[in-house]
Parts: sequence; C-alpha cells; structure tokens
Amino acid sequence: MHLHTASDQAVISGVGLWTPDHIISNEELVQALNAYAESFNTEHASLIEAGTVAPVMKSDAEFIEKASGIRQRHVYVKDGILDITRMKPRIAERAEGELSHQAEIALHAARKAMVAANKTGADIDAVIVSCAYTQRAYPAIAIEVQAALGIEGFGFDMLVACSAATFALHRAWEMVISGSARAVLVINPELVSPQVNYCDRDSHFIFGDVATAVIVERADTASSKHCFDVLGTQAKTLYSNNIRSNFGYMSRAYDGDPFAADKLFHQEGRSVFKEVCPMAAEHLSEHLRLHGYQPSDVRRWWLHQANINMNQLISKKLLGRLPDADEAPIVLDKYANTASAGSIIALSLHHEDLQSGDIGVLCSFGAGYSIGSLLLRKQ
Ligand code: CO8
Repeated sequence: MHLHTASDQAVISGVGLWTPDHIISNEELVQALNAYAESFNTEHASLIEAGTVAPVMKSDAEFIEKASGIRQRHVYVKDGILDITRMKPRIAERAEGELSHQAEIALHAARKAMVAANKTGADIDAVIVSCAYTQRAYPAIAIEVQAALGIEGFGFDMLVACSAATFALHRAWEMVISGSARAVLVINPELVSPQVNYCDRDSHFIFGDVATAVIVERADTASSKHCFDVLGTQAKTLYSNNIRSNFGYMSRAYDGDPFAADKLFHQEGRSVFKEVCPMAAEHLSEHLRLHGYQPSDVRRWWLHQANINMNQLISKKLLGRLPDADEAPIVLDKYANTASAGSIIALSLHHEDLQSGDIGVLCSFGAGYSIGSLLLRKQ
C-alpha cells in the first residue's frame, strides 16, 4: 500500500490493441444467415403460413456495407458462427484453475499498453476491466488480470456498454488526479460475439471482438514517447430501451428461454441513430467550449465506431463539413462495432503522427444511452 500525493496532471502514456486472428466477411456472414433462413423457413412453412411463427428474413452484404460501413469483423472464435445448425461461436469452457477467455485477451492488450508506456506491474496501482459484458460476475476479471501481471493495489470490473472505455478512463483520471493511484491500467476485452444473434438480419453484422488497453498515469512519472495530457473528461447518460440485452443472472429464476432473442443484443437502430447523433454532437461541442476550444481546433477525432453514417453526421454537425480520414479515422470497416473499444482502436492506430500541442477528442456513444469524452493534448 502506498500513500500518494494528488497530481495536477494525468496523462495517457500507452495504448495497446489486440486483434483476434479470425475474420468473417459480410459475404460469409450473409451466406450463413441466408442458408439458415432457407432451412428454418422450409421446416416451419405451415406455421409461417398460419402466421404463428415469423419467417427468418434474409440478409444482404451490399445493404450491410451501405447502412453501416462495415465490411468484415474479427472474432475470437470463428468455429460455429457460420454453421447453420449452430449460429453461435463454439467456445470451450475452461476449468476454474485456468486463465479465463476474457482475462486472456485482456492480457494481450494490457501487455502492449504497458510496453508502450514503459511500465511494469510494479508501477501500476489499479486495474479496471471495463466492457459491455464480463464472462462471469465474480471474481472480477480485473483481479484475475491483476494477479497475472503481478500488480499490487486493486482491480474491479465495470459495465457501461459502448461507453465502458471512456467511462473507465474517466475513473482512472480521477484516481490519478486524487492520488489514489500512480498509474491505472484500463482494459476493454470486448468479447461480444457470444451475445450476437447471428439469426437476426438486423443485428447479425454489427459486432466484432477485440481487446484494447490504456495506461493513465501521473504526468511526472510518464516516460513514454507518445504522451497525451488529459485536459478534461465529460460523461452523460440518459435512460433508453432502444439498445438492450435482458441476459443476466435472473434468467435462472424466469420460466422462459434464457437465450431467447431478447436476452441477446437487440436494438431500434433507426431511433438510436436519430436520437444519439444530436446528443453526441451537442455533448462534444459543449465539452470543447468548456475548455475554450472550438471543433475547428481539433486535430483528430477518435470517435466511437458503430456506424460510418453516424460518425459523418456528427462530424458534419460539429464542423459544418465532412472530415477526411486523417481528421476522423474510421476503423469499423475492418473491425465492425467493437462496443466500447472502437474509439480506442482508432486512438491506438492513429496517434503517433500528432505534433506537440495538437488537440484530440476521444468519444463514445451508445447503449444506456451513454456518451463519454476525453479532451487530449499531445505533449
Ligand atoms: N439485410 C437486408 N436488409 C436489412 C438488413 C440486412 N442485414 N437489416 C435490416 N434490413 C432492412 C430492415 O428490415 C428494413 O426493412 P423495412 O424497411 O422493410 O422495415 C430496412 O432494411 C431498413 O432498415 P433500417 O432502417 O434499420 O436501416 P438503417 O439504415 O437504419 O441501418 C443500422 C441499420 C445499421 C443498424 C443503423 O440504424 C445503425 O447503425 N444505427 C445506430 C445504431 C447504433 O449505433 N447502435 C449502437 C449499438 S452498440 C452499443 O450500444 C453497445 C451495446 C453493447 C455491445 C453488444 C455486443 C453484442
């Protein structure tokens, strides 16, 4: 246990990205869903005819790319997802003494962030695992990761869907500023494919798996090549049922199917689009204004990666024009929506070229609704 003094400046000093090897293209995904639809609809033809069972609707690769900007996604395990008798990944359950799947991918990203920040386990006082789902309730995945990395201090998990990463960075910033930790390791092991309904054309294409990690530390201990001052953080939530999953520990007590469609990710995508874009644009312009900046002062936007049309609309509201790929990089063509990790992937892949004094904005928006933003300045 250490007694630390408060710090007047916290920095992001390292970012790590781990990408799963397996890729599924839109075409592969659509082929599987359409074959599943044929088979299901033939088997249930009389019930569909009678109107008691809804037919499975076919998907379309061209629609997916046009509506979302997604071309492919990486997945932790590909086996099973394209098998029309299964339509979900086949992941082997691990024994209690083994490293959990989610801790494993968290560690891949964490180690990269620690190398980037020149930090060892001895330099870190807290671990936050923050993502859309954790694979179990307890012990926390963060504590498992903490043990594997030989970190003293404490760890905890937190869930804020798409804003899990920015909200955790917000917590890390507060810890460093208050002096409760010298350095915090924030990890987003977004292992979301088990929650995707691969039988539903509205959502089967949206998500991919990934893990990202960020080190937030005191400015006076930072030694990495690429450091960003955290000038400010802002968070906003507004309750909405438009993006929802009812999966949870209560399922055991209900009499229904614990894996029914409502227990998986589902949304009213159109409404989300319409309601979240103006909220996000307003949030960002207000955050910048509070710090004496305007949107035109921002060198780089590391925006949440859910839908390219959303990012374009938000950017247009802020800048009055469309940004180029250098100002607002898009990664969802390759990664799809990776829940909270999208903006951190963009940060990880697109930060080393910034010059000292350049301003960047990291922002998430999604389920909750939740919006989180960090205003960063390259040192
Ligand atoms: N193929 C062919 N047609 C399709 C398909 C498809 N795959 N999907 C839908 N259609 C049809 C629809 O049924 C509809 O038909 P009709 O007009 O007959 O009803 C028509 O195409 C148009 O559908 P939409 O209006 O829904 O199409 P959009 O242009 O709105 O595009 C999107 C759909 C891409 C979903 C879009 O609305 C969108 O991206 N909205 C934003 C949603 C968003 O950002 N959500 C955030 C979710 S992520 C999050 O918050 C984190 C949650 C935690 C992670 C969960 C991990 C599992």
